[in-house]
Amino acid sequence: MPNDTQISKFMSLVLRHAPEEAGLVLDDSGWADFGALCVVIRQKFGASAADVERVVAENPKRRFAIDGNRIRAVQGHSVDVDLGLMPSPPPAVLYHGTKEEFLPAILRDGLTGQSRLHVHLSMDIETARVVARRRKGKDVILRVDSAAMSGNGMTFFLSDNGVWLTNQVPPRYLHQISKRELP
Ligand code: HQG
Repeated sequence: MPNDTQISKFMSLVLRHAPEEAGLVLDDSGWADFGALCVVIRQKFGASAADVERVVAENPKRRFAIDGNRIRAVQGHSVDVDLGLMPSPPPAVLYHGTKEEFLPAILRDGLTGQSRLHVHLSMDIETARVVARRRKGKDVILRVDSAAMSGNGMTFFLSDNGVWLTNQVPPRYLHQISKRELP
């Protein structure tokens, strides 16, 4: 029985960061050939196309989309793709979970995409905490004044799986949430 998490992680790798690892090519919008991906997944994990479809359908973060004979990751890319997302007015406040070790650089340079195309922002503190906890170290939750950013002409996009994306967040729009402010 193939392990869905392993398959999903491999799909994130090849559909967001390194399609060449599976001999795949992404088009300008990030789409890859579904059949070609399934061939590689069958070789690597012994999983069928139906398994891949299940991984997509049951993925807890809805990371992937299938459209006819093509498949893509809905966000999180480091390779240069244009997902065709329309700019959307963000909620007044968004959150970003990170680690204390990154804080000096973030407060100096702002949030930047690092290896990814966008900065990823969460709609609530709890989601930001989950993002922060992916790494070792002390969690830091930042509040992002998205209303002010939007008012100053900065653009936001809502990915198909509910993650808010923007190009960067300058330091003046960031506020560290103290422990006693946390729910
Ligand atoms: C930090 C997962 C130094 C930033 C999650 C973060 C999310 C800076 C790290 C999604 C910085 C980048 C994205 C600066 C930002 N100096 N460090 N100027 N600006 N950073 O993984 O937001 O499971 O690329 O705080 O749930 O942690 O993949 O971004 O700690 O939604 O679907 O640099 O990945 O979703 O790390 O996570 P990441 P992220 P998936």
